Amino acid sequence: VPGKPAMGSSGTPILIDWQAGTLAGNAVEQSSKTLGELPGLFRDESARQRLDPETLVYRVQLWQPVHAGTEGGLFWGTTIVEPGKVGAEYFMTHGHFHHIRNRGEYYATVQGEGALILMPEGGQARQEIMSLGTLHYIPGNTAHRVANTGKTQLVFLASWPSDAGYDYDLIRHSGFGASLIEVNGKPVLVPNP
Ligand code: S6P
Ligand code: ZN
Repeated sequence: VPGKPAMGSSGTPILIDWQAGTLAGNAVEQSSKTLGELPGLFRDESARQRLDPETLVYRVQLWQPVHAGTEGGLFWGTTIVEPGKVGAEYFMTHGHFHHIRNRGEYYATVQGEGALILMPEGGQARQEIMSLGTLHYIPGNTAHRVANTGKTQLVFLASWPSDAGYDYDLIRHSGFGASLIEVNGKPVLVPNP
């Protein structure tokens, strides 16, 4: 029996472009975040307010082959973070804990340069350097965020449990306790006051 390509729920194949990291197929969902949609996340809020709120910070392509909340399923996504800075702080994703705290995740870098910022619950933030081919295991109970420290787009693939969910509130209110800042041309994780 000849093999069939993977199918999305709508019956069309889901394809990944390994060069670009992007996904194609009818079942792929897209979302994006602009600077205007990320208030209070960057260390220098007034610098953010001086920039065009329409500026794109990142986009996500998402394949959810099962309903969100399904136990035992897996999701797949591609995130594209634009190059840029708010003051000295690199463009980054919002960052989150999973709603079901103990759920882990994989990230894999396919383009660009960046940093994965990890903060265990009740612990201190640390960074893992991201560049072509780096593979990152995000343990459960750990907030995660990605910053683009390069001059080109940063693209990474992710896979995580379909019941993980998102908790953005804790990060919106308390952040990661540290910010990834450019100091003498190099990314440094600086503790927040
Ligand atoms: C989901 C996974 C990623 C992020 C994406 C955007 O568990 O970690 O798909 O959703 O990178 O980041 P954020 O923090 O806005 O969800
Ligand atoms: Zn996640």
